[in-house]
Amino acid sequence: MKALVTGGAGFIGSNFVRLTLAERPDVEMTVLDALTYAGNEASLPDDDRVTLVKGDIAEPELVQDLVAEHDLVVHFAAESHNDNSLDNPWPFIQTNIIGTYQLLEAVRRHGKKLHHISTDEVYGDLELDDPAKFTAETPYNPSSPYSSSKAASDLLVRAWVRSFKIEATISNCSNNYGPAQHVEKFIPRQITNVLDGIRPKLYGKGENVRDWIHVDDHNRAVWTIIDKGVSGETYLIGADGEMDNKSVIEMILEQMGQAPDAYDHVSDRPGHDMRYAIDSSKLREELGWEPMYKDFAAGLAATIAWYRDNEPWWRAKKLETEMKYERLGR
Ligand code: NAD
Ligand code: TDX
Repeated sequence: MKALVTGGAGFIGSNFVRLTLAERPDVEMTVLDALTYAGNEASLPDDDRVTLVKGDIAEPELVQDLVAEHDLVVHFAAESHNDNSLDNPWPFIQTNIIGTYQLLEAVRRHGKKLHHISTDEVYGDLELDDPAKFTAETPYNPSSPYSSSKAASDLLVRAWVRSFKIEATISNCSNNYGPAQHVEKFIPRQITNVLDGIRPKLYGKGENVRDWIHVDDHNRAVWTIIDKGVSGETYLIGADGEMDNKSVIEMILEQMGQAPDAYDHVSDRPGHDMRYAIDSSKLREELGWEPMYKDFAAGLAATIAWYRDNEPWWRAKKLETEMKYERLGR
């Protein structure tokens, strides 16, 4: 099988490529990635079964040609960081909405199968004391330019399935952690801050809750949906990993041998979503997926070790990232 993996040089996409090489000997992959600030060629393994094409998913001729040559499109490419979307929304509209549109048109024309990767943020947020979790029936209510552009892309996929009968599935996953995540994101930012002797930065009071899942659990769920999912269906992916940001920072500090209060409070993110929580029972019961990483502390320790061992991978991005946060006052 030949798979076109968009955004395969990013965090989740590059872990998907590595997992697929290890577990799916029948799959050859072409990575289509624009290598934006978030993409890193060094995240991709050197392997005969992986070819990198540097290019933009919003470029129609390129996308038409590539989709025609593949059996399956696994669509990870996106602008992915909320803080950036609050600073400059335009790349989010261009890549997440127009880029997904171009892929859908190519999939429609060439009759190929698509799996669209999305986020739980399309559902908005939950109160801290609300017993509810997100399901595929939760109404869309996105808060930021990032999450609203992802919501728009999901709705385009649903419309192309219904009106043009393309074969496509959608997954909405919670916050991922693991190796090779950009240092702008919460967990890698704090780990590399501690390695650099900088105090971790907590937005606001740090009461916000995220539902953490290891990136390999996300990617195994993606393969489960590609193999067994029903076209037109949406599957929520989550591993019951709810934790507030303050507790995550304290755990990072403790595991890295620092005092648990050795962090700074910085100004809050505008419109900051309070809590995300996933009910993944549909994926578990209908398709038989289960997470393998059930111990967040152990997964976090392995992630800290990865950043300790791979400084050349993140060093070049660290300075520019912290300069950006300084400008944003966070
Ligand atoms: P990332 O920012 O690490 O990677 C995105 C990749 O897409 C980069 O390699 C970048 O170069 C590439 N890209 C950006 N614009 C492009 C364009 N126009 N054409 C081609 N390539 C382009 O993001 P990530 O965290 O790996 O997220 C991947 C996907 O998973 C996104 O769709 C995101 O919405 C979704 N998601 C992420 C999380 C999370 O916790 N990180 C959770 C749920 C869903
Ligand atoms: O320095 C920080 N301090 C801090 O307190 C940073 C960078 C973040 N935070 C907080 C904000 C969030 O409550 O930590 C939490 C996680 O922040 P991010 O890593 O920016 O993730 P989030 O905004 O929750 O979105 C992530 O999960 C869903 C991904 O970036 C999205 O791509 C995905 O869709």
